[in-house]
Amino acid sequence: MWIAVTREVSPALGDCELSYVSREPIDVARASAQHREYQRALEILGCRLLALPAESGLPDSVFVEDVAIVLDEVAVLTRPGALSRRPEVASVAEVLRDHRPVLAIAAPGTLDGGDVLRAGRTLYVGESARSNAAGIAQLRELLAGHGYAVQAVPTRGCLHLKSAATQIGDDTLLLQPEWVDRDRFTDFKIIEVDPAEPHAANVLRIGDALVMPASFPRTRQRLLDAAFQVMAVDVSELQKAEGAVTCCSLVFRADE
Ligand code: CIR
Repeated sequence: MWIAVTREVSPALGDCELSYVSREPIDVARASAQHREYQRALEILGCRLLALPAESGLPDSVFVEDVAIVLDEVAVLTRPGALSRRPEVASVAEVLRDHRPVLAIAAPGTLDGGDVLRAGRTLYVGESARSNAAGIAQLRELLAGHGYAVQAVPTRGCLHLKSAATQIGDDTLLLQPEWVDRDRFTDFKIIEVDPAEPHAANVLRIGDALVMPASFPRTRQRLLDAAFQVMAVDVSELQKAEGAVTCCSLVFRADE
């Protein structure tokens, strides 16, 4: 039903880019074990995994979400805002070409997939340190012919728009109000993260289920109270690399 592209954890993960979290030692073996559990969760929820081998020279390459946006009709390769991450694109592009026509963001545009929140036919795109106005304008042009609207959304104090808000139901978002304004999303019901868990807004929705980090029990309880089905995964080592759950996969509908 779904395909999930993932990439094994790089042995160089400890040299990852960091913007809003302070560097701590990362146990790569533990990160890999957690990543395997994450992959298992995706399989349990009905995804067929396409797991790329680890890239020893690319510390952040486990975070495949940032290098492409995959829609039902087309895939768009990004041009990541961090220079160190640009070589991650080519190998993911190769996999995607088997499944979708592939378009691409070009210089001077920059765009990280973590900034792209798709809700129906609208793509909300974070204006962040990683995604610039040229990248967002290119995405708008590339997708206009496919019937998608692209709406820029200012973010503050976080890496990506999807650090601040993710879709958890057809009409519902989980949101961190300190990092993005709620009134950017007037068409949605909003559930806010628990204030004690500022990083909890990044949740991966697969069908009717939500995958979220185990480290946010209060926000998880809010979701359970609102009758969402939640699967918690321990991604503590990946969180030290400023990643969470959406960033470790590209999930899209399999061709019939
Ligand atoms: C980076 O700074 O690019 C990585 N260390 C973390 C990327 C996480 N990506 C995401 O949440 N989409």
